[in-house]
Amino acid sequence: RKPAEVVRNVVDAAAEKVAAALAPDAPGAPGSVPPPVEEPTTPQDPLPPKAEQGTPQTRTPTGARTGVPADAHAQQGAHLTTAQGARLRDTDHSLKAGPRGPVLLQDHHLREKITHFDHERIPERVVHARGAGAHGVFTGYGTAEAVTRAGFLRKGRETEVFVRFSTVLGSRGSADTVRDTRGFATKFYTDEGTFDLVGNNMPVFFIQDAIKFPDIIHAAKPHPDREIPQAQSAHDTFWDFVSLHTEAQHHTMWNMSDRGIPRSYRTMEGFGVHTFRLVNAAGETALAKFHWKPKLGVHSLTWEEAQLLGGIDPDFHRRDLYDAIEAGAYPEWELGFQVFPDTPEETFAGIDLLDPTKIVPEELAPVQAVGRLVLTRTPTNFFAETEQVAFHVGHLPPGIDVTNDPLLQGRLFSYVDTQLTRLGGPNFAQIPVNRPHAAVNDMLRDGFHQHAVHAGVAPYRPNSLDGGNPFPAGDDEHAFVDVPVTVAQAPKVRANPASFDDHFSQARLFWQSMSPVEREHIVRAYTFELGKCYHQAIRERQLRCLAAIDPVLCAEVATGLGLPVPEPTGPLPEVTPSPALSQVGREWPADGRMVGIVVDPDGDLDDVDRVRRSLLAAGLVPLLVAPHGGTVGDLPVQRTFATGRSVEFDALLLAGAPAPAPDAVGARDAKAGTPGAVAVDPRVLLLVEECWRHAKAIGAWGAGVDVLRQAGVADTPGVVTATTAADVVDTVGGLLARHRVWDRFPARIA
Ligand code: HDD
Repeated sequence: RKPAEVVRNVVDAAAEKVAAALAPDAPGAPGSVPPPVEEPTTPQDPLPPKAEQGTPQTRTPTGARTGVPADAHAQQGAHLTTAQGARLRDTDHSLKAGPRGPVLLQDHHLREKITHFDHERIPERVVHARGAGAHGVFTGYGTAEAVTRAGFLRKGRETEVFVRFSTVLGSRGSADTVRDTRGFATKFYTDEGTFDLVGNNMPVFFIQDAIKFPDIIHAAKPHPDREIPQAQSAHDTFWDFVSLHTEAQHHTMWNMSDRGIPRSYRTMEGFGVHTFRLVNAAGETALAKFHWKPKLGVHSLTWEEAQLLGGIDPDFHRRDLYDAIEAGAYPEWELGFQVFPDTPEETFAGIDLLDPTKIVPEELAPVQAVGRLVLTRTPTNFFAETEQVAFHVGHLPPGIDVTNDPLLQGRLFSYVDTQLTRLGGPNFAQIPVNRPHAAVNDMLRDGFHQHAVHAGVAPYRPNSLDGGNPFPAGDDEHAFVDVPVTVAQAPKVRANPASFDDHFSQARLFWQSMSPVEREHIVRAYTFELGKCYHQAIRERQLRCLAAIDPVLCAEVATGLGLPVPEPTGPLPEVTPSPALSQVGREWPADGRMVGIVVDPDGDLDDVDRVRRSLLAAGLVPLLVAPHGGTVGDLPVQRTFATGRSVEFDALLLAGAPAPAPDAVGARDAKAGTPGAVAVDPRVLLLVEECWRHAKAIGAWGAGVDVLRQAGVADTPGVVTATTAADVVDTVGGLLARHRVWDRFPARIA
């Protein structure tokens, strides 16, 4: 499917769904007869995959399209069978010696069913275990042709992709919204071979050399004795390591910033982190860093939202990804390159391009867009696709090569090695989601889980028996280019270049680039995390690191911890802030933003309907919140006072002042003598209070204004009241473009 055809606006999709829900014969519509929900008694065709899931992969292990029916890899036929295809009468009872007798060992169906079940789990990823994925399409702009020969970047060239987002530290069942770095791994199925861009949502890394990877991960994972805490860095071993191994300080600062708690995968930037070497058709080279820029801008949760969501909806990010795709609000990013001359020093503006703890500020080297990624399809099966997808930084197409970054070099070993355990052998490239879409003729043979039936007798070169096949490709036949860089004559050492010793200047650059509210968040994050450490000496050591970054940051955190502020460590480096690093102060499309509308079933529902339609028309997603489920008037209710919680909404509208529902606990009477006092369901007040505290736009009209008064937030920044609903909705839409009502946060730290 072409992106232009598939990128429907959320408006149409959501409007269609609403219209369908409102149709007189729709299930649940007033007066309609619900279809019986019973187990069918005769075989029926299974449900096809949902439209947005597409059909399962139908490529052979060698990449050619098969023409095999779409369900060839799924379950076939209506009858229950054994794994060998023998039909079965019963799967509910074991074979026994009489109804009360012992189970017989000869029950081959029981043994097969239980044995397979016993082996259903595979080892989770040693890092990035929790993730969610989606299929999509990448379209090249043609703007990179001068610097790389990679075919998938040609103008208008479309390439299928699979993207997996992840958290680093938590196990498979951990919560989505923890404070952590996020993985952003993209598999481009190019016709010149698969390209994996295995990046993160932060442009720097904790360590400079891959040999330290086990150290940082052992420190960051839960404590080995008690296996806590899960999925987070707020503990002693993490802070012990990063305060001793100070090259981690820059990445740690990113984690403590709002980047560590994204609002959605759709609102994250992505980074290739390392510098790669590009080579063009003429064989000329350039160095480059890869960036993903989200169409919706970069937005984060607040820390309280992230914590609440950990309990209320631990699947918040994956749900958001799937819901957006299913609603037709396809997540979108532009791929961009920062390009640098390939000089022998491998530096740019004095920054060592081989040091993965450093960025090159965008103000010095602008990010140039080279293509567009649109995610259009959710996986059909989580395990088959998202769990089994295997990325590798060494999967490179002609035109993109590696550099000597010592972190990248070690990764080149690790990504295949880990799959041998995780996916059980060397043939993981034959798993459907990992199959290249280019023809494969690799002379690799046999091994566990070999799916290919290789013809021929000569998987070796040279040979005469298979007609000399396979033949090496020439430059003009899309062969991969190993750039012939000169390797310096140098002594064999275990050492870093001197430039790698600067551990603090870019952490300071990041801090200096933040707005006051972002600084406030950073201070609170450090204070929270260090406050969770048991060892005083570790807190004090980290405070000394902060003193080397910025005295204000250090003093604020020390005050929060109740510890003395350490002495300055010496003159601080002069840095030029990079405004591009701040998330605050710009406007972005509000497409797909969620707006909760609290309705009073006895209020003016025509007005509510008009508001809902105008939000849809603006590309926003309205969710009606009512005292009970089903419908209010003709309108479908999406959330009740029991199931709706503020953290799901980007903005809140109050279309009335619904009286406490019968299941309300702790409902108070209207405050006597308070102007406009009404009795409001305490859960509605909680919605308002939380939305206000999380700096979300709030709007009300009519009796809804009384609720604002009752909550004590009327006439405060970002709280919009007007006589007509239309005026309220207009203003709230404008506020949403800025993501939050930033004025509502204290801005103490200038
Ligand atoms: Fe890694 C997984 C990103 C350094 C070793 N890494 C993994 C994933 C991402 C990254 C996004 C999840 C892929 C997926 O969704 O399946 N890793 C990074 C980035 C790094 C980085 C951006 C630094 C710039 N990684 C890194 C080092 C090593 C590894 C230095 C080892 C020396 N990473 C692995 C791994 C994983 C992995 C053990 C676990 C599961 C897997 O590979 O398939 O090989």
